[in-house]
Amino acid sequence: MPRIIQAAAAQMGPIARSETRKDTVRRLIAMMRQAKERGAELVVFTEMALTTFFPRWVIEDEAELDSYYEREMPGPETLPLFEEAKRLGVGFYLGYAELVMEEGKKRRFNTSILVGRDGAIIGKYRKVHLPGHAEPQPNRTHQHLEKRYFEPGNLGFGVWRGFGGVMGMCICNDRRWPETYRVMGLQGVEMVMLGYNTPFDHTGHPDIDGLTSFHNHLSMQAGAYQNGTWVIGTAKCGTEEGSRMVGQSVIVAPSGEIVAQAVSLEDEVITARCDLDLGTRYRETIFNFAKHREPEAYRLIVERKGAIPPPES
Ligand code: CDT
Repeated sequence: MPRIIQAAAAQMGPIARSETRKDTVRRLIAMMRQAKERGAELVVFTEMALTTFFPRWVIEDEAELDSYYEREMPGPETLPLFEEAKRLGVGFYLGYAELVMEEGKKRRFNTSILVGRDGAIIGKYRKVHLPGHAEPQPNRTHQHLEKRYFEPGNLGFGVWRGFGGVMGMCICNDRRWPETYRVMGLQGVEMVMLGYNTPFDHTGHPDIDGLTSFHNHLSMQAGAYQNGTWVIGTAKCGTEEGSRMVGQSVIVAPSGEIVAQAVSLEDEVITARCDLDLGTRYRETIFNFAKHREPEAYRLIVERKGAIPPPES
């Protein structure tokens, strides 16, 4: 019996600072309906899909800052998305800024959830790799203050059973780190879902930034192949509040091949028929972790940390 997930990536064009949650949720629902019409049972939305990418600004006013975060999920403004998902029988991944009271204090995370076809939350992930700075940097047209507005995620890289497979989540910058995929790979992940907001000037070095699109795909294709997993990467793209962001959302097969790619810098749905057993083939052969990895060798390397000989004088 083949294990197929009909999946969609719902790329999102710019969200203006003035756009309301109601408006963004309406856009998400429209894309969910499109995905359903094309046979999808799972839709991957982007990172912070409900608001503009606010870490580009210094926001001093706490009430204003808080207005970008969700205190409950679903809340009154996001409930229609959950209801529509249930009505259509379509699950989804959704990224958003999360504000919670934990350990007696206000805590902020860059979060994603996986919601099942019945509209119930299956799992939650909080972004581990927070790029950028805590303090504004001089000479930058746009800041990237994720370290100011979020704490590193405290839930690890979990995996969940859903949609007939083993599902994993990460968020944006996480996709560039091999350990993100490998930690999930070691738990048998079969599909990694992620959203991203990647400005073209993200490092501030024109030589690196000129390769933004290449590095975007390189990371996800390598993660997919090296772990025998599907990867669905969904962008927020276009020029948002003056910041140009990369699009090129993709669905990547466990072979590392891109099987669907967005071509616009707007709201756009792409779909693919994802055969989970294609990943099994890689994980039973070239990437059979139990057979071919040598954890002892890794342990020795870790233990030797700091043992790099000093440069020869
Ligand atoms: N949102 C996010 O994580 N973006 C980063 C680029 C910003 S680095 C200052 C990314 O890795 O795409």
